[in-house]
Formats: sequence, structure tokens, C-alpha cells
Amino acid sequence: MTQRIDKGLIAEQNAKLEANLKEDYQALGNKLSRDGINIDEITAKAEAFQIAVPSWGTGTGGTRFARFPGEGEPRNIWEKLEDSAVINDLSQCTERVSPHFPWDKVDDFSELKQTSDSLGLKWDSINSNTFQDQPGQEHSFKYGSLSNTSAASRDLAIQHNLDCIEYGKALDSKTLTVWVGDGSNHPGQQHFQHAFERYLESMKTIYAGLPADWELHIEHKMFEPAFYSTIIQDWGSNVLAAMELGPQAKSLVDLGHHAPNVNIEMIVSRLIQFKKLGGFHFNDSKYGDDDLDSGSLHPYQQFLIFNELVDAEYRNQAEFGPNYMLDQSHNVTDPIESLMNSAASVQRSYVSALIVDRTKLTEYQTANDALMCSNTLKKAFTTDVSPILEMARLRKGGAIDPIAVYRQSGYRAQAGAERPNTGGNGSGIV
Ligand SMILES: [Mn+2]
Repeated sequence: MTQRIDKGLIAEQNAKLEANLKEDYQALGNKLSRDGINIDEITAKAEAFQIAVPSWGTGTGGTRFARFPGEGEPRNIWEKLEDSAVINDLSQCTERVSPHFPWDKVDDFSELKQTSDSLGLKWDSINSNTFQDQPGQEHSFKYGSLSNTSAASRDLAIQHNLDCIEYGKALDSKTLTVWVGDGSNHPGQQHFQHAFERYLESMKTIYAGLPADWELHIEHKMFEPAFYSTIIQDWGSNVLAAMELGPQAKSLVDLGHHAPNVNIEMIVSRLIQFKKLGGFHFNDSKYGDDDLDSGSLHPYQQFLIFNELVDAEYRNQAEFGPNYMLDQSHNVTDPIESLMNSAASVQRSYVSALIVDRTKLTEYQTANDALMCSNTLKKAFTTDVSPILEMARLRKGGAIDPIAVYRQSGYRAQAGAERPNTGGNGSGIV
């Protein structure tokens, strides 16, 4: 097993930065206390924040044109776990890993659970995959899976999802996330209503196989691989399906799966209100489902989403507790670095939303003072909360500067030596 980041190295690197951090933390604490905010209470919340890493994200991504494999990328779930452990060792907010089946399928799930336990990792939502055919598959998903016109293909897709629940039980997961590529490429190709009826019928069978303490998360996506219509194209179809299935079915919001300029934070608010917000796939997007690193392009949008989430947290909204996960494609960066950076970026949005003056915001909203409402949010967003994030990592045994320690460790070069590229690694184009 590849050696993980040495604790001595983390401590040595932290020691160089600690004095400056304490000064910055004190200064920020003073600033926040003038607004009645206790910085240590915010830091404690930052320490409790968790966002899952997708197993496939530890490999280099790609596009439908090409994939350029990176050095030492993981070749199987065991190596993906090692990389995930490195990410969590340094960032201290990614103790959960979300697997993808059959990409991550193993013969012995109890061995996989033991390995994750030994690395200090837990399992997040199980992702099923019926958007591609497996070698030797008897009934194809070319024309869809859960909504296929062929009952045999639908049955195969249903069974795969039921199998995923079994794998998840062995890993102590509590969630199944279903995204299907079903849709059409030509106007008239598909009878919209009948296709949606077939999808719902299939999903009802999967829902019936769900343990009582599990949730079923439905992920929508407006296009690709189908380019004319998609069965669950937006949050409307998503929530209709979730409502039809029952209380254990909820909607999952992938930030890249909307039309450009859609008001995602408002969708989030609606789902919270009707107890249908299941979780998130965080990433950023310029044109479509670009899978850019979270917060790299629209950090204010990410903050506004967390403004809704923190509002629900402070209001103790019933049945509120969405799963947070990263879902992005790393084409030109080291995936470990991107995942650490992105986890911290999402954590930053959470912390920034925590320091919004909600009493004042409510007053301004009631008085219809639009300018001051906007300024109240901007004040929180433009406050540099870096010392809180850094202190949270330091207090949990992580790195003040995760990227610097990671680069110092030489982990990637070592992985490159130990993991010769075998061509296929089950990660990649997502
Ligand atoms: Mn996604």
C-alpha cells in the first residue's frame, strides 16, 4: 500500500505557518465579534463540515474527445481509497467516499469495508450505472435503461439498482443515487409520457427494495448523452418523480446540470420547503455540464446556495440534512489537488454563509430595502474567512496549507512508480 502523508511532515509544515495564522485568526475574531459573532463557534461548525469525494474523481477525467491519463492515477477502488485517505488526511473534511458501480465492484465487500475503516473513511451515496453496457450484457441500454421500451432491458437496470442497495448495505451506506442517461436524440423519437411512465414504474420497484432508513436520490440533467430530450431533464421532472415515489425519494442537485443562468439557489429553497432536497453534486459550469472545479468560476452562486442551506439549518427546517458531494472532472490538474481545493471551496461557502447577519437581512427584507439586503450578503461573502478554514484544519490534525504539504510529500511521484498505467482504470469521463 502506498504510504500516506506522514504526520510529521504535516506538523513540520504547519509549524512554519502557525504564528501568522494565529495573528490572522485573532484579527478576524476581533472583526467578527464587533458584529456579535463568536469566531470559535463558527470554527467548530467548519470542523464539523463534511463533503464526500467521488471515487471516480480521483482519476483523471476527460471529454468525449479524449482523455489524457495522469501520473500514478488509481487503477481500482483500493487505490482510489488510498488517494481519498490522502485528501482527508490533509483537508480533514472529506471522510466519506461515494462509489460507482459496477466501476468499483469487488468480490468481497467486507474486505472493502475493513480497508475503508482502516483508512478512517466512510461510504457516502451509492451511484448506479445504467448509462453504458457492460461486456457481454444481454439486453442493451442503448435506447435507455429504466425507461427502455424493452422490458428485458428495464428489468436488467432495475436489478442493477437493487444489487447496488446490497453493496451499499455491506458498506454501511444509506443512500442510492440514480442518474440515467435515458432520453432521445430526435423529435418524435420518444413518447414523452409513456417513457416517463416506464421510468416511474421501474423506479417504484427500486424504491420498494429500499431499506427503511435509506434514501433514494434522483439526479436530473438537461442534456447528454441524449441531446434532444432527457427523461429527468430538470428539477421539475425530478421532484415530480420524487413525489410520486414517496418520502424516502428526494431530489439531488448537480450544479452543472441546469440550463445556463438558472437560479439554482431558488430551486434549492423550493426543495428544502417541500422536504425534497436529498443532496448535492458540487462542481462549476460555464456552458453546460462542464464539471469545472467547485467555486472556480461562480463562487458567489455557491455562496448563495449555502445562504439558503444555512438559513434552513438555523431555522431547524424539518427533514433537512442533504448529502454534500463533489462531482467534477479533472482534465488538466492533479485530481487530489483539485479535490482538496474544491472541498475547501465548498466549506468556505458554508462558513461565509454562517456569518451572514440574518437578523439584519430579515429587517431589510421586511422593509423592502433591496440595496441593503444585497449588501448584507455581500458583506459576508467578501469577508476573507481563510483563517477559520485553516484553523479548522489545524485543530483536526490536517494541513494549514494542504496543497503545499501534498506537493512537499512527493505522493504523486511515488504513486506513479507504484501504479504503472494499465490502460483502463474505471475512472474518467463522467
Ligand atoms: Mn452528478
